[in-house]
Formats: sequence, structure tokens, C-alpha cells
Amino acid sequence: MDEALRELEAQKKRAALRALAHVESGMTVGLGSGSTARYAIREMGRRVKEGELTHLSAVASSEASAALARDLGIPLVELSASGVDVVIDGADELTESLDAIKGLGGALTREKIIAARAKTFILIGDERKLVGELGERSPVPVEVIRFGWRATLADLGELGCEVIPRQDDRGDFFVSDNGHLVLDCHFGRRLRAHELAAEVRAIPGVIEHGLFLGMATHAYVAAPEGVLEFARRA
Ligand code: A5P
Repeated sequence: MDEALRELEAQKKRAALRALAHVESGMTVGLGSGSTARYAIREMGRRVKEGELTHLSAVASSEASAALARDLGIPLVELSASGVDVVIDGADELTESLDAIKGLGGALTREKIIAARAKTFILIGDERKLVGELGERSPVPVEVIRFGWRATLADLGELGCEVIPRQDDRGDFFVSDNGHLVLDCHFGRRLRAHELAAEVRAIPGVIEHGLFLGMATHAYVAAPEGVLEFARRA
């Protein structure tokens, strides 16, 4: 692993460890998905194993995170109506005002279902994730049902983006844990995120989009000079 990559992984871990300060014994925790969230899950597992965290239960946002939690001995439960105490999850882009794009890992729908029911929703990431305005780097992932996906793609394209169906490593359609397709909407410009979220949601066939607006309560972004902290203003 070269030095830059090592530093990136170290940043992800630092952000994850900072977020873990919100997790206490007895809590129900939402487990995010992706490479940054994995650091948080691993550390949670270590603390459960060492007895530093007791009576913890977790709701996983993807099959991959569920498998990791099982390996680590973190007890998994289904999401209940009372929601979760805290979610720790990664982001593809996030702003200082705590809006985010998520879903490049394909778990956006479950991530949003859990995050919407969290008392505390923490985003973590390395410094590459912090942007001035959403849309600077990342496409907006949209999960759609297979039926009529070409029509859904055309409708999304009408919003002024290039729509690329997500592929897996073998070049087949990427299929989400929910059995659906993901269409990546490349705008290549700053987004009018709130208007866009409403427009995308109104398209038949769309299940969920990766715009997480006004949802996060905290963000920890690791940079070489330390972990930057952001919190939602009351
Ligand atoms: C998973 O669907 C995503 O929302 C991830 O949280 C996001 O893509 C960040 O992933 P990394 O931490 O791997 O960059």
C-alpha cells in the first residue's frame, strides 16, 4: 500500500473512532455501509468483545455490514418502530451544513430508512468527501425497480444529467441487496439539491435517491491536521 493510500485509510479510521464516542452500552446502533463505516463496525466489535460495550444491538444497512457484524459478535436486530439511538455511516460527498450524497456502495435505501429513524445520525469520512456544494464530484445514485428501467432512466435524464446504469465487477448490472438496479446520475455541476430530490422522487419507478438532506446531526471528517467536527445547529 503506498503512502497516500495508507494516510487515507488512517483518516477513515480516525473519523470512525471519533464517531464511536457517541456509542454507549445499551444502545441500538445503525451500522452504515462502505469502507469508512467498516472501521466503525470493527471497533464496535472489538469493544463488544472486550466487554467495553454491553447490551448493544445493531441494525445493519447492508448484507455486507450484517455479515461483518455477525463475524464480530455484534448482536443484530431488525429495525423497530422506535428506531435507533445512533447511526454511523460514510458519505460520498458532504457539506459543512451536513447535507450529503450517499449510495456509491449501493446501500442507499436501507441507509436512508435507518437514518430517518435515528436520534443521532453521524457521517464520517476522509477529507476528499468534504465539498462546498453537493454535486462537485459524485453522481447521485438512484435505486429503481427493474420493470421499465429504461423509461425511468429517460425520465432521470430529462433532469439534465447523464444516467449510467451501475455495473458490478463483472460488467453485469449491479443489483442492490433489495434486488433493484442503481442508476448513477452524473450532473457534473453543483446541484439544486432540494428541488432535485423532489423531482427525482416524483419519477415512477424510483425507489430512493442518494441525496441525504437535513438528516445528519453530526459529521467527522479526518484531515492531516486532525478530525474536523460539524454539528447541526439547533
Ligand atoms: C454505501 O451505499 C454508501 O452510502 C457509503 O456510505 C458511501 O459510498 C461511502 O463509502 P466509503 O466509505 O467506502 O467511501
